[in-house]
Amino acid sequence: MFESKEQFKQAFIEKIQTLFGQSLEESSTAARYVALSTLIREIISKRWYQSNQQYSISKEKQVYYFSMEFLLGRLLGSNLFNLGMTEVCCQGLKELGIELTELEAVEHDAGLGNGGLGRLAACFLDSMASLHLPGHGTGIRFRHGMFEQKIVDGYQVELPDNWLRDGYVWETRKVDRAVTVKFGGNVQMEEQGGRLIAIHENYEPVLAVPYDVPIVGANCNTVNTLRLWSAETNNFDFSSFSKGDFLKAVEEKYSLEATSQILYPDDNYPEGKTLRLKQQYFFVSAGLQSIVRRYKRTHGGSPADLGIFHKKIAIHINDTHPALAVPELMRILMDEESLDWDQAWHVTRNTISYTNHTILPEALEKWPIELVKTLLPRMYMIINELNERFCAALWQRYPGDWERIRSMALIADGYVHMAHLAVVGSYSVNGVAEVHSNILKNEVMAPFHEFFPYRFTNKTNGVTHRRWLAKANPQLAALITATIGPGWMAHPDELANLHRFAHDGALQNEIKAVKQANKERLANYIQAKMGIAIDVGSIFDVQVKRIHAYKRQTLNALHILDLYNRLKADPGLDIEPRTFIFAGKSATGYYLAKRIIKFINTLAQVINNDPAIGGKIKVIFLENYSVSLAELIIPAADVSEQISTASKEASGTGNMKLMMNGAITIGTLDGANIEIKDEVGDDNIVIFGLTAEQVMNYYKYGGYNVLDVYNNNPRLKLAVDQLINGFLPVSPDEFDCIHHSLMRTNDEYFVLKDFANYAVAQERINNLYGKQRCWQSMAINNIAFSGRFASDRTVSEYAIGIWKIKPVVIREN
Ligand code: B1H
Repeated sequence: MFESKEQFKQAFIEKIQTLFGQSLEESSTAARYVALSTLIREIISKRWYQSNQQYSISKEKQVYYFSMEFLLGRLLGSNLFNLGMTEVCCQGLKELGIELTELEAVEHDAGLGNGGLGRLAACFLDSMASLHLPGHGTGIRFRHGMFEQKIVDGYQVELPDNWLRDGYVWETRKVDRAVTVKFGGNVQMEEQGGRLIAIHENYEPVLAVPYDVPIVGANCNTVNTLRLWSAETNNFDFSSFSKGDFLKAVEEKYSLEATSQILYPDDNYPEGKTLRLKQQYFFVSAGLQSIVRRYKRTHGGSPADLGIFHKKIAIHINDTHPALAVPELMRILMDEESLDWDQAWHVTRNTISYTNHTILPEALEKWPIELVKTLLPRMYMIINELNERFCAALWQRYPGDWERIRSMALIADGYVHMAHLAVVGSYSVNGVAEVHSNILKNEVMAPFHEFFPYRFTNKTNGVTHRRWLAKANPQLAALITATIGPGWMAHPDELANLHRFAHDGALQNEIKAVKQANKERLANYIQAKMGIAIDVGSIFDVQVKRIHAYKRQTLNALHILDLYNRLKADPGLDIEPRTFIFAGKSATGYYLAKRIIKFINTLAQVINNDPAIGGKIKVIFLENYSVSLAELIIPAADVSEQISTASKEASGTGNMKLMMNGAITIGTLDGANIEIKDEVGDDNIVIFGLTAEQVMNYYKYGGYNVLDVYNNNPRLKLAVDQLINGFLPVSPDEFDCIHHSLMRTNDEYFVLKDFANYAVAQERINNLYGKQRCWQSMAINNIAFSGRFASDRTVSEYAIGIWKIKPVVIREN
């Protein structure tokens, strides 16, 4: 650590010299970024070593968070922050004529995730380390993360993400820790010494090489590990090579390495592709092999030692994507460690816990039997045995109830049902917000809840207030500290002390000034990127998230169109000027979502260029939404759009980040919005629309009468008609699919049904914003009551309630 700015400056300059053989003056911004990061990494490495040592010596229980996705974003800023070094570096660099933020901008986002699920995993890593918890991540080192989105002529265009292009300073390749993962082939059971042994032959081996990323805790010495697995082949197929078939050798190499090449960009819509199943088994098998190996080093490797594995290791699976951990842990314990079935099952069932993140039917993973059988023959055998035993237990409890047994089986209707596997193979199942957990218990997984009543709990999501408040919005953080002291950083609950100042005029003015500065920063970005000038005095109304029918960007857009119609009809309409800001990616093959992007961009083109409305409203679609862009947009938001169809958004986490930055939510009673409302109270949030119960009731009885709603609301009718009547400057069938989804398929997501209430809610937002004193007090209350949504709270609930792990305080050495 640096005692002073001077010491830091000297070390930094030396680092540039030793790494690049250049003087400070000669060095590029990119080189300076690498030098600074390398310097920081060296500090981290010492603590990393200490942490690993002390974890081994203390023999305390460790938790491993298995996730297909870790949406880390950039690490330089958050590492500096957690090390408490931001100030010394920022000031030191300034004296050298360098802006820290410019160096930070050099880093490529690690975009190894789609959206909420992947970002949640990243927030949890930050919280585990900051709470001194021995908790680590296990995932895939995708060569290409989430694609880069360009908007061309209003359409989404996807470019490959190449985040590793310039190297990645935060990772360490650990080739000596590589393991082999076996695909395909055939498995024979043979008797050896009175035991049945599985012999796996003719398989295709893939070498899994770990790349470790340090996860730095805030204000402590803890550095945990995120281990990302990469598929590699060290050996060319020399047999074909020597026969002169060079191409075949290269082909095979690439086909094996393909496993970790690409992240599937499908939020809430898992692709049933062979390669995806391969990815899942690849990192689950590699991760478990390496955990068992470390366990044996620390705790001994006899079957008796492995029989108490679950006392020292907890494995958490982030949705069902890593659910093969259940049969794979069984395999390792039986085939490699000689435990019998019952012992292995006891250990497995007490090691694994599972979080469900979605109830969208299309997002519940299932794999065709044939695919599992051919790609993962040993996994199939074990799942099959698990299924038979589970179905037998069901038969005992519900004799003759075939329908129930079929609906709960691990294997049914030609598929392996991953959620069933995950529930049966774990000791804990949780949802991510109260309403979501209740829907799981009472609807989607009701029969499982009846059979395993104690297995189900709720753990409401959270976000790390260090990245999303302190680092993304340093001016607000400073203002909070000046008002209530610095305690909230370590104990975000203390943010509640701000509540007393909600009506303090001086604080209100300062809060407003900070928001204004953040809005100017965003406006400058928009001006530079898009050449559009926006009114920084207008309401910044933000909907930033994946584009998905259930998230209802269409509802927002239709309301904007309605507002535009009203302004055209009455240019004197007295409304607060508003800038509607959208950002988000669509899955590549999601036709409707892509047209929604085009619809928003078409609105932007029409509205932003119409002088008749006097610039009162503008529409902006910012391309390439990412963690870094979120850090720019969220601190600048006045209004947070959280308008999913009730029951559909398991939790949402953007809603939390936005309230933490003083934005007012306009939202449905869905996911964590309900708990946000409970925290801030009805006066500090604007709620509208159907409840989850109402929505589910409509589904039960075949929906609602769309035509009635459409015909009885002339404003809505006009906006819906404008999708297809030539009003918009696009080919007449451009938005047929949107129109169709509303009018022809019974409006599955209740856009029209909720429209009138949404419009009223928007008017309320407008009127509240007009009363600035009131608005600022609402903003302060939102910040004050966001403490519950810090992931430190969530992670402690997991640690105490599920994982049963204790903090291990890492001493400095
Ligand atoms: C969430 C996903 C998801 N739920 C499949 N499920 C994926 C499903 O690539 N796939 O196949 C990727 C992602 N993501 C989100 O999780 C929920 O929609 C949010 O409501 C929730 O806040 C978030 C974190 O719990």
